[in-house]
Amino acid sequence: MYRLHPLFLSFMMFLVITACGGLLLLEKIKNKNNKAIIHSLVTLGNSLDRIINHATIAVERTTTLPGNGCSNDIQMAIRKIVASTPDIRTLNLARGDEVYCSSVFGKNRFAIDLPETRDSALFLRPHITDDTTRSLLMYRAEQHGKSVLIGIDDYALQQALGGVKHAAEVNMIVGTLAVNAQGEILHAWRDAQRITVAAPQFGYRLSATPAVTLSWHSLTPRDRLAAACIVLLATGLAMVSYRYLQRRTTLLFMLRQAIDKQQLRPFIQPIVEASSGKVVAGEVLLRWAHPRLGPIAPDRFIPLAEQHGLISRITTLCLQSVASVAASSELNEQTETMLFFNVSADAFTSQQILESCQRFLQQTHMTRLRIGLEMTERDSVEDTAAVNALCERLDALGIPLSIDDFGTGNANYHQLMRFRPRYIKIDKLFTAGIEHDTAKATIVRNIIAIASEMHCMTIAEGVETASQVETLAALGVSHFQGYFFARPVAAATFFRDRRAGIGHRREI
Ligand code: G
Ligand code: G
Ligand code: MN
Repeated sequence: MYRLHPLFLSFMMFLVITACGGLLLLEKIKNKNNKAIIHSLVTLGNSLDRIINHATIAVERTTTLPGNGCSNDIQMAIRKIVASTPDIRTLNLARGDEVYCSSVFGKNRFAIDLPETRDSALFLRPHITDDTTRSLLMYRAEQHGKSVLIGIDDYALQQALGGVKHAAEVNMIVGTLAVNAQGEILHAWRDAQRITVAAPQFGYRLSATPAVTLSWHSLTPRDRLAAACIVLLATGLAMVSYRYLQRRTTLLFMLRQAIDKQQLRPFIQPIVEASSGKVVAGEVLLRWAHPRLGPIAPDRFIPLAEQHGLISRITTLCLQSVASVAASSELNEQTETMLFFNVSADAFTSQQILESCQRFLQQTHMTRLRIGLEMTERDSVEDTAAVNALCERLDALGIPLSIDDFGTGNANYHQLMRFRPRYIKIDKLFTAGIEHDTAKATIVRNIIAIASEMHCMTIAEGVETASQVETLAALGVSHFQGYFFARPVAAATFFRDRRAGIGHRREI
């Protein structure tokens, strides 16, 4: 999964969280808005009901007028009702669908197409007079074929429809027709987006479309806070995931995993005795084959392990794994072999190394394996009483010390003086090209001189050619290690070769 760049993954995470959070917030705002619209429509219904109620009052006032012709008195009477009842525009007396007496046209007969309605009902129809696209809301009350038709004031109606907040396209639906806030007649249509509320009293419906214009300014302070929190949360989580993903791709993280999964495998490079030309020892060198990245050089992971306190565990596991390979390699017949383990300065600050060595010796007691510890040149071992005590105990266990890469880094005379090692390893820096370089030859000669004075053996590292072997042998080196003899091989191979008596590729 971490093949994708952590930055890309984290950014995607940011986008997904922001999008999901944004959608949730939007949904919440919409719901809140819809509730507000429903509330407004209910209020609107109440206002409209009050207006329409005036039509019913006007009808009540007509009492005996319907069915009694259209005398001047009757005309006067209906005009008086119109003038004195609020929200009423016209009052017409009709028989069936024929108006015979009207507050506007007086005694005049004209047909009016009435929708099929109940006895008392509201209906919408174009204005009788002027603009036919504009509506007239009519209320009809019928009794025994005589009916009263009331035209309701469209101005009052439009005022009421226009006053709904958070909503666009507010319509009053009456039967199959609707009227909007501009007083236009439309065909009523259904739409999932529209919110519709039925009015309690007069059987019409009110509908509106939510007007969600989402901008920072349209948000309430709480919604703004929620939006800011979503962005902050997304940023925070993206940053955490970025750090986590990045850590997963670092060598340190992979090294920790490699230790847990036992991906670090011990290899052993044979060490040849100069006098006999036989393999008498080997240096244990860890190899890390990462399943995806391939081999990772110890020069990269060992210093990292040292910096992050992992080296002691690595050393312990290394000793354990060599011990178990050795124990299963049926080595009891063979001649003595000294195995050198590289140990960092850190290892000398705890008793762990001592315990690991003891366990190694217990596990391999039936073999003739011995172990030695190579102190690396990378950092220096502290000069404390505890370190000295540890060295004494190692000595008592018959575990010699060896100074690795003598003459480089921290592998110097001071170390020689303090630890009295049994072996000094001459760094490949000095062995490479020694046959042509008198300075190198001089240094090596001196190292050998000091070593013999101190009863130390010398192991020349990085020996690659026959002429190097010749020169080093002439200078008195006691052991050789290098590609000329053998490369490091898997621990199991080393022990198998030891059993079979194959020590190295070349004889000298
Ligand atoms: O041959 P190679 O490239 O493995 O060796 C590189 C360095 O890695 C050597 O200098 C050696 O000190 C170090 N090294 C290899 N294995 C170990 C180990 O088990 N412990 C420590 N401390 N160092 C090791
Ligand atoms: O612990 P130390 O730094 O001494 O480890 C020895 C290192 O030298 C290891 O990395 C090992 O693989 C490497 N090595 C062993 N033999 C040869 C050799 O003949 N030539 C070169 N160049 N490196 C060698
Ligand atoms: Mn070494």
